[in-house]
Amino acid sequence: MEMNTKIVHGGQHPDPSTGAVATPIYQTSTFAFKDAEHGARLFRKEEKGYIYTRLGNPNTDMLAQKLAILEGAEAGLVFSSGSAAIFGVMLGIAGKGNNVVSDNIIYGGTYAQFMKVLPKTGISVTLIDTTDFEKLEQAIKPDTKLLFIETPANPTLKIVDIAKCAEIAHSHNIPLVVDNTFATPYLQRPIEQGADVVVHSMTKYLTGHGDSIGGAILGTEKLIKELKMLNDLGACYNPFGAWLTLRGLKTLAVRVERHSENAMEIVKFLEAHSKIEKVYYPGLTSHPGHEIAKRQMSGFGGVISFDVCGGREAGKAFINALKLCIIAVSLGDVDTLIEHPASMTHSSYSDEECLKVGIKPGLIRISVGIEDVKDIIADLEQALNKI
Ligand code: LCS
Repeated sequence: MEMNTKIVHGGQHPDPSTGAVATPIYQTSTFAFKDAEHGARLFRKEEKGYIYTRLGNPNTDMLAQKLAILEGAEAGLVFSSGSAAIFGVMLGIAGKGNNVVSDNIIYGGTYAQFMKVLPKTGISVTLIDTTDFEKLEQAIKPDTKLLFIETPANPTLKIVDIAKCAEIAHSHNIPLVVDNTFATPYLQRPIEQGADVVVHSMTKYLTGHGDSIGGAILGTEKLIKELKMLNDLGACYNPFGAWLTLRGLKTLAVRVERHSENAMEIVKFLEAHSKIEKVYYPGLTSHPGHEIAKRQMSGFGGVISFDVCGGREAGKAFINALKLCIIAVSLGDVDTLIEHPASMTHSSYSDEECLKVGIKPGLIRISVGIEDVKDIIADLEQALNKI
């Protein structure tokens, strides 16, 4: 099947008992056993079947299988959030006394997890610029168990070379884990480029409508089997959430196409505007990662960041003057969302850390929705006129 067909049909089939075309919601916490022996056989894994929704449910299983198909992975596991999926992959692959190497530009929540939560488990994290291959080589030590990258990265749209990172990770016998939230498997499939594991915040483009928080890990059958121990972590996705993501996924291709088209128009508008200092978008030929993005992505996505002339105060005045674009965190929704990373999504970084990694005090991030682009531009224009 080609990608658009996989997005609609992959891993899904009409309900075998009723013929229902839309997947039913298996909103149940537990499943009846035929008798005591049947229950015992399921627990001993001698027979396949559902036991308890934290351990597996038809909706979450179908979603994991569909995402594995879209990412070209052997198997998947879904979680209550993207953050839980990232924590899961860390606990699954690394442990006490181990180290993880990652980039210094990542989602602020992931950064906080790496800085505050992982050290409590005895896992240390080394953050570097993963586009500097020499530094990357030096950062990987004998106790390093995985390399984690996010590309395009939140919020500066930094592009990291997946194939090169995979090569370096493999030369040290460690896996490369890629957070593919911004690109989605529609625009970028890291496993095809050598990555071993993909993680997602399904909260974003995959669910697409801003109505559920969820996460996923996609990888080999062997890894996912090992990660099943994370059922006991308790961060399972709920059946209705999984159903919402399955429903949202059906339109992933058309939504991402529109998000990307609208974003490109907005980039052109912002680039030409006298009150905009700098635009960050991998589709721009001036973006330092443009050539790599062209190679590893089939489009540039719907998130843009930009610096407004006048810094933090001007940026604040600008977003406060918007009427259509909604001031909110998250991204990948059909609605256009706009936020100020330094005080919102990346407030876990100190002001100095923000500056060090290139998150300027006035940086604004926009997740372009699927509205008529003329209306989004008109809103941006009237707000820029007010500063
Ligand atoms: N990975 C990336 C790249 C993200 O952008 C986020 C959330 C996560 C993982 C965590 O996923 P969650 O647990 O929220 O499902 N990013 C957010 C953002 O930029 N604004 O609000 C959340």
